[in-house]
Amino acid sequence: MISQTMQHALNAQINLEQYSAQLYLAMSAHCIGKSFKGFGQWLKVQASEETAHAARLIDFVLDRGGKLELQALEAPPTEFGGVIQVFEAILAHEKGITGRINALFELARAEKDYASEIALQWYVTEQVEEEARVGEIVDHLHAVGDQGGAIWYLDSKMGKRSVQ
Ligand code: OFO
Repeated sequence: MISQTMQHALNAQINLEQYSAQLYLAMSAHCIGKSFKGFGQWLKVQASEETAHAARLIDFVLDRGGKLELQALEAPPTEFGGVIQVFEAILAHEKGITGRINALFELARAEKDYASEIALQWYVTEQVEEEARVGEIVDHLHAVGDQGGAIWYLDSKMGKRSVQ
């Protein structure tokens, strides 16, 4: 049985994963609105990954005999600026998520909740990948700038991403 403290903390993370999905959907719509359909597609897939991250934690909480405590989601912004700013904002958001996952991991350790610690390892690894993947896109965007032909090449490359 999961402790109340861990249950609340994991539920807060579930909420945050769902907020991430909302945020990336809003960013996707913003990019598509600027005719960057590839970046929009990439972000749509990213939003579905975030929903899967929430679902994985929900399964874990329920498997441990815990309760799901869903909360109302904050509305994401609707304006994000240029594509470089969008991806810089994603990187900053993911760094914040990494901090939250690390704090959850520390809590699991402090509580000697080994099952939560092991479940959270997946998220620790995932955050390394997410930061690397988004950081690379930010680097590419800085290299090409968000004007000119190269950005359209990047856009078509980003549009190849599909749900795994
Ligand atoms: Fe973007 O990462 Fe979830 O956890």
